[in-house]
Amino acid sequence: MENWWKKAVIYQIYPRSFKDTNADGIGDLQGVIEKLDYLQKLGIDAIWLSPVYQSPMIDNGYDISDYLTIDPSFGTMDDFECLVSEAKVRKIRVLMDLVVNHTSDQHKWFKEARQTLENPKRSFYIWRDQPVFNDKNWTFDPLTQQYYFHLFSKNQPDLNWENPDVRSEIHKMMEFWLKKGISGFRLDVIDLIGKIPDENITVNGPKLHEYLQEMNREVFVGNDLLTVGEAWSSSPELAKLYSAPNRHELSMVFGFWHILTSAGEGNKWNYLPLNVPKLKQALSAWQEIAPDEGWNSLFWGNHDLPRLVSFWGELSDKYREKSAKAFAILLHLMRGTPFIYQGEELGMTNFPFEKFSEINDIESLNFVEDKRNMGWSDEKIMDVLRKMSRDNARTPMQWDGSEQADFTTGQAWLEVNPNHRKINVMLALENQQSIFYTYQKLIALRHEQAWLYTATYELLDSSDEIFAYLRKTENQTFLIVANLSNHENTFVSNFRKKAEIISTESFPSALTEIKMKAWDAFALEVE
Ligand code: TEU
Ligand code: CA
Repeated sequence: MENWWKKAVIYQIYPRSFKDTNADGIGDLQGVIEKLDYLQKLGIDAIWLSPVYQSPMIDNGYDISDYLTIDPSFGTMDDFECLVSEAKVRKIRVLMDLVVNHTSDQHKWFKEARQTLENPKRSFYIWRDQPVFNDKNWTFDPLTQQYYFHLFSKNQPDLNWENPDVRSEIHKMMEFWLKKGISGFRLDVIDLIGKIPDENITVNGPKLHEYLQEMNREVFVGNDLLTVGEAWSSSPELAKLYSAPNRHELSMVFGFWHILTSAGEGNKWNYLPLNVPKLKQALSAWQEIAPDEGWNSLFWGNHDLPRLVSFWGELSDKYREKSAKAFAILLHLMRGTPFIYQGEELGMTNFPFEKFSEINDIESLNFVEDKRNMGWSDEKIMDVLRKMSRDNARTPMQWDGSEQADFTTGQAWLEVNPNHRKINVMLALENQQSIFYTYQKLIALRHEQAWLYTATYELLDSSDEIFAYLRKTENQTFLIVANLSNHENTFVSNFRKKAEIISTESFPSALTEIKMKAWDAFALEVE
């Protein structure tokens, strides 16, 4: 049987910012339920829910204090069960976000662990008498006079995966969620779980794949799940280790090579503008993964990344929508499973942050502190945050043009983008030319057209700003071309047009020399 997720499109929901139903300013599970009809209209197959577990919310739920409880700000376990069943009625599956590299320091395991050196939970975490290698990864705990290890904030102590009891607790917890009827997991920072702090190994530790194979045997087998690991450190070669069918680990990973083309010296704060030749290289390298070697995920955004149109597209009224469509067409006709981040289908943009008080994200706040200490001006810091802060992706979903964009009737936890008066779901649904309908069509294509998951991929030579590729099956060829710039570019080929698939505006008639206008993109069957 073909895996369902090879023909599926996934929609990521950041519940805190999706839809609030009880006026506390925080999106909740009832809000997700309320919007399932909207998601069904878009046509997606599954939602990935960012964490909704009990959490002190130091990192908005990526710091879990109880894996088996829904945080009251999101609702109750009844709400969760209701969500799964209401989604199922609409043929939408639910994927949970699994944060198992670390817990919150408020988790009962950690609270017990820190009590005494002999506590049975002590070795659920990583303790040393002094920091090893990186001081910033170790925090002194006065009670037992030792340091504990954390790759993220000091409120997110790393679990000790070398301890088999940790692993079996996690497997049990995963089964608990499977019994609730979910269809898979997104595994947060999964490339970190094999760490060996004493040898300064954080990513890609020697036992990483062993742990995943064990998890697969214990939890995944026979459940027909989509499992996707977040792996910033992954290359296409490493992606095969995670996702080759005969290795029995995960369905796929999120690789970030394309995103990192905008990170100067690998540092995300060091923003580099869109570089199309580099983007071609990065995405194409991942497209080379053949179906028997592994599987790929396709995405432009998530809750950690800036908004696509602000990052690489265009904000002008003239081209915002068209640039969003061009990127959508370019990505969704590639090989892999597409993921859409909430609001991407509207072309939502970054937020015009002016004051530090408008920033909530822990990563951004740490950045502010760091740079102030280094003597950066507040102005310069703000400039970088406007471009790269994770809060750009986390402002409330824009449902309509009213005061709080119909996200809440209270005060939104993070300010609604003032552009919600012109960028919102209501307007998008009324306009047949909107970005929403381009996404709707791309999702329908993914379901109808088998070549999308069977065909090979081949990058075509073209001028720098044009991204063109072929998808080929034994008897069909498809040509996808996007002009990723705001001026005219020429694309030359010797194909003949056979059938029209999708375009941002119009289709070329002759393919020998195509004058592509700003942000033109199209896909054709050719011969
Ligand atoms: O992010 C992984 C991670 O490494 C982040 O630091 C990432 O590099 C950064 O967000 C990019 O701006 C995951 C989650 O997606 C993120 O929200 C969490 O904060 C982090 O893990 C810790 O759980
Ligand atoms: Ca709420």
